[in-house]
Amino acid sequence: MSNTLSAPPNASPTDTSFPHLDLSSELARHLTITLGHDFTGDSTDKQNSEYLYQALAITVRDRLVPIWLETWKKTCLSEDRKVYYLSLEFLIGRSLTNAVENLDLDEDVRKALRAYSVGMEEVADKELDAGLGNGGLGRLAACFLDSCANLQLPVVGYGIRYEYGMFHQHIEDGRQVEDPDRWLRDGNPWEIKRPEDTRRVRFYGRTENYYDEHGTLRPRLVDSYDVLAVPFDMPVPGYRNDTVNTLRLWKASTTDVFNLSEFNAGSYPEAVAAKNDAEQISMVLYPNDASENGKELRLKQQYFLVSASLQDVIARWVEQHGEDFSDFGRKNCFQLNDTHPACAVPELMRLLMDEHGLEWDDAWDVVTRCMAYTNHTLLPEALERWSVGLFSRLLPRLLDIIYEINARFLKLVDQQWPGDVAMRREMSLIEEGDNPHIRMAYLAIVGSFSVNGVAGLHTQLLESGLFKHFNTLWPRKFNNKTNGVTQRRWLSHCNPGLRDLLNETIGEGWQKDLTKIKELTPYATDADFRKKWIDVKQENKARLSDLVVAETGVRFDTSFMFDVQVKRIHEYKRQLLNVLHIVHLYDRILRGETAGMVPRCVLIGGKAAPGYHVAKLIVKLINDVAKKVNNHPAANDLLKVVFFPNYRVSSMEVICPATELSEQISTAGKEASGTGNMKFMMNGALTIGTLDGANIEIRENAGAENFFLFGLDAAEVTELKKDYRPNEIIAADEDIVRIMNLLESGHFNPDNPGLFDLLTSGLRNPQDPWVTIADLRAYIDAQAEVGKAYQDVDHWNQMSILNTAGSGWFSSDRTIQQYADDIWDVRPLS
Ligand code: 26W
Repeated sequence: MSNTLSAPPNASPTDTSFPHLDLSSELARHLTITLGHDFTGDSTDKQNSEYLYQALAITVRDRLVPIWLETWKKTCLSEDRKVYYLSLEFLIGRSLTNAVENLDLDEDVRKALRAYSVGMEEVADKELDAGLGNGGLGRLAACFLDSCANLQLPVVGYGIRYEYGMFHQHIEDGRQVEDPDRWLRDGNPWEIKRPEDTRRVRFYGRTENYYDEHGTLRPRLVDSYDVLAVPFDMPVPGYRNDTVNTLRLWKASTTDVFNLSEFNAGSYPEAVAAKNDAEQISMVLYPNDASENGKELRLKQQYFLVSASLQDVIARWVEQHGEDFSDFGRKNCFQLNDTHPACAVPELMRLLMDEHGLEWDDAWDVVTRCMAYTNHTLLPEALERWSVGLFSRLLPRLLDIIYEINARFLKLVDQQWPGDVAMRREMSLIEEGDNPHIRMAYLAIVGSFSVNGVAGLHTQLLESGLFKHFNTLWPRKFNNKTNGVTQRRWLSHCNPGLRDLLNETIGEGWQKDLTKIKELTPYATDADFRKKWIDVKQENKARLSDLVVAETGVRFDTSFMFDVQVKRIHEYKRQLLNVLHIVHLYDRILRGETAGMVPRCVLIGGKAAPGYHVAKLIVKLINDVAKKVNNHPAANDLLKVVFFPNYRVSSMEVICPATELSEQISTAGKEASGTGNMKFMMNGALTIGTLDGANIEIRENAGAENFFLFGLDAAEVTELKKDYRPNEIIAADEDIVRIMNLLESGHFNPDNPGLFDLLTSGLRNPQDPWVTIADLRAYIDAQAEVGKAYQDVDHWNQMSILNTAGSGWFSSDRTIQQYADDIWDVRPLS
């Protein structure tokens, strides 16, 4: 918003100069006047609900805006510390219902919609997801913003306004096909463009030394190619607390006036085409989850976000404090969401030195007081490294600064480990070789005062493994912040039946403070309460069943157990292990060995990175196995399998309330935390899982007796890999032999022999990094335990209630309070 901090006279948003009519009249006015829609009165007209969505969104936004302006002004004027959450991804999903619920407008909206004979759900369903993220890291950023607003913390999110978000997935002949996500097609009623805060981001060029006005020789970037960053603000409403925080998303735009003057009249089309070049930067979200690919455009995106955001914060600082930066580090904090925005370290150095005249030591003092880094993955292939060659072309001045940071850092290493050349090489920010690379995680660690992991085990593994030398050097930098999710979206909104039951049983306090959910514990043994609990779950299962049949044509019987695995498709998450179990059940059905088998509906969903061949083959296998199982008459009463297409935030809102068994079966030590696991637990699902990520804490909080544990732990996986012999394990186990036979004989792919050989040979490979076969027996046995437990309805629902009752720790409100206290040192806006 404008840097002009004083409000115009008589226009304070809190006084009565912004009167609201009743919601029905405003909705009617926006429908006919703002949108020019002539309502036909025919409730079957599909156009009507589209228009109603647009009109309702504007109506609700009107109520947000005055509070939003007020919060922004308060934040800007506050002399207390502020936080900026820098992230390449914000997986927001839908905004309408969230705003309605947080503003407590539910009743009014339903009443207003009655005049048009449509329900709120039908209208809300018209909103396209804002899918500006891949998976866990992006959704976490969205949950965090929600919690910051709930806690009234002065936190601004900074990201990119991608024209195209996460691709849409559809399935053709069992295979994933990607379609572009045109989420802005019908406009975005939730954003407000703020051209007055446009920033200039400079790429390419070269460093030149010049004499400043004091006669000092200083470096600066010259001959750069410039791109404009135009901010679009999205509101982040707090829960019924007169707070609306801001998510500021940057769109790339050409510096047309500037560039056009360089062309003569004859090159006008070329000049206009240059616009395209600049706008490419914010065109599309990279769909890689956990593998970096070193593309130049991706580095441009990262620098674009970082430079625009830092300049934005500095401009507001200078407006209030002039060119005195001595307090800047104490009053501002930048949380780096993984290394994607790690250029913030050298870029803040550059801005402070080259544009605001600070000396190195003063600038470094500021930077290391205000940068904090969160790591989200241990997978080596996901650790970002940028080639020095690319960096020197695209960001030459930043590379100078990185070299200087490294030189000074290596002196420190030499003090700690005198003469240890190997240690210098290992810890250097530059990985040497024919094609040297910058290690972005090391850059982030050196430049930050805090480095955190996202679950207890993950942080331990960072400290003792990936970053162990850094932990020796600076043990106090490292800390854990176990992830959480917002119970407003992931319980209250998505599970209205359970919300009402909780409200009538323990009161409404849990929506603001999830520790209160513990009060549910005694009701686990209350038979009347359990009856209501079961009714809610059945209703949710019916809702999911309708969605599944609409999406896939397969009918889920709501008396079956609902067994669900939804997340990105990745080898380490081991969707294959799930498939092996499905094949085992199918094999038992074929052989008539079905005694004690509990009927199940298995749902698997998730997107594969478009370039990840093995993950796409796993999607194909799931679909081919599903087809075979669902068409076998003998399986009809016992097993249904679907691949749920285009899994996204709004589908999880239907899936997690209906789930009874949550599959969290990654190879121990590989899943940093997981957050889907928490959503399922909150909604009363039981978990079958390994000792990985936050599963460990979920089990502690639910009680070990209410969790189905199986498989090797992280230390055992490491030990096993020294001498792993999957073929011997297979040969020694008849069930596994039969599973492998079905897969390898082409039973599921008769028209396409050999199609899945890559997967089966991977399972048999002693080098299999995910040691899937090692955990298979334990998994099959644990699944049998699940089946047995499901048959004892009373006990199952007791366990289910105790999972929800134990989920208080997994609110992102708790996580954010810990960031605020231990890292950010910020308090609520008063
Ligand atoms: C550069 C390519 C790339 C893109 C995304 C590398 C790495 C990522 C992310 C780190 C992937 C991610 O989303 N990680 C997930 O973060 C969640 C939130 O902390 C955790 O719950 C998940 O366990 C972790 O996989």
